[in-house]
Amino acid sequence: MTVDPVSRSAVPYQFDNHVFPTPSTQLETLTPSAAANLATFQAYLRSSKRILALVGAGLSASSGLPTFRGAGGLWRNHDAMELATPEAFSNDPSLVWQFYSARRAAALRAMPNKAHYALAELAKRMPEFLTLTQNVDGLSTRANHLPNQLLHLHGSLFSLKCTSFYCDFQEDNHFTHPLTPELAIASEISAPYTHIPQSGLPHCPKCHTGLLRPGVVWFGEALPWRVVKAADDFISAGKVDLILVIGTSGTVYPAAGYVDRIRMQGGKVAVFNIDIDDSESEDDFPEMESERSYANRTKWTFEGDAAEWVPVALEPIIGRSRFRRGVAERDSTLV
Ligand code: BJW
Repeated sequence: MTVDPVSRSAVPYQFDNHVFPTPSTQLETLTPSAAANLATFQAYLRSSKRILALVGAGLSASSGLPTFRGAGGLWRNHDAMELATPEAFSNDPSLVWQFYSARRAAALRAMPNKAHYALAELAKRMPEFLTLTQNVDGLSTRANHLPNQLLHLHGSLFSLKCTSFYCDFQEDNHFTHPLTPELAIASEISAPYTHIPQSGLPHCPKCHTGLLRPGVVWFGEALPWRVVKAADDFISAGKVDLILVIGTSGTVYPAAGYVDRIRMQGGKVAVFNIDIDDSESEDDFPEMESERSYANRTKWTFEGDAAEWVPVALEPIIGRSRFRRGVAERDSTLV
């Protein structure tokens, strides 16, 4: 249940038969400048024909999954980034498997949030909308995002691959947890570490010798070529009017490069992040800008939880009634 920002009465926050318990507070008090920012973005959104979303770990933060960098980017005193490498796996497969086992368990327990559902709804309503996700948690799929409009750039926690050079075993959608009885100790992100011998780690059911590894893309590894080609095909099929950059630090390539590619095509950018760098805000944005002047803008920033902002920002296309009440009524006075 959440509190209706206008009537202050308790109303359910519901979408696709999911009731969201997260209270919506940040949108209750839109300043005139923030309201104009939203209105000009929505006007441009309405006129956009082809839209891309580049999403990262911040999209799933309010579903309770930790991000990689900044607060929460550590796992048992290990930098999450140092575990996401082939070298780390080769040096200590027990450590890396426990990291991934805990994350598989956390992702299975987590629920998609309002932003996952909002993007899934946008895909249903706009055939020329494509989501490029860097996330491996499967939450967009579980929000029923159309699979032909969703590309997983960095693989999936629920894919498994054989590490043997001579074996091509790969399995997708493997949701069993734990993968071995020994990995049951790694079911919580905070569980203490105990060394597991190789015999207790997942082995290939095809060649029976190779160690399995998670089907994710580590540093120094190539992204799946079919996925990169599908993203390239979408971008080269026509001008992308708008790229939504949601909950990503934009520091990992080639994913981060899509933003510049769209800008170079003349497309505009909307950033949804809990922490907007000053350099990212549009500083030539007058306090009470008219909606009609959106044509002058090339970038919008929405600072706050993506799970709150994304459904609101996309309302002109996905509708408003199922996402929120009250704020929507107030917005209607802006347009
Ligand atoms: C919220 C929020 C809330 C929080 N609401 N927001 C060009 C220049 C320099 C280097 C390179 C380059 N090209 C390639 C490289 C090398 C390297 C790279 O990019 N290095 C950089 C670090 C400099 N790239 C690679 O190695 C890639 N491979 C490659 O290029 O191969 C070439 C090749 C070709 C042919 C043959 C062989 C090789 C592979 C990159 C793979 C990245 N993999 C990981 C791990 C995946 C598995 C796993 O999950 O463990 O992917 S690393 C990690 O970073 C993960 C993420 O998908 C990725 C991006 O992170 P993300 O999602 O942005 O998370 P955070 O934590 O960084 O940010 C969260 C954001 O959310 C923050 O901004 C918060 O403020 C925000 N936030 N709460 C809204 N509630």
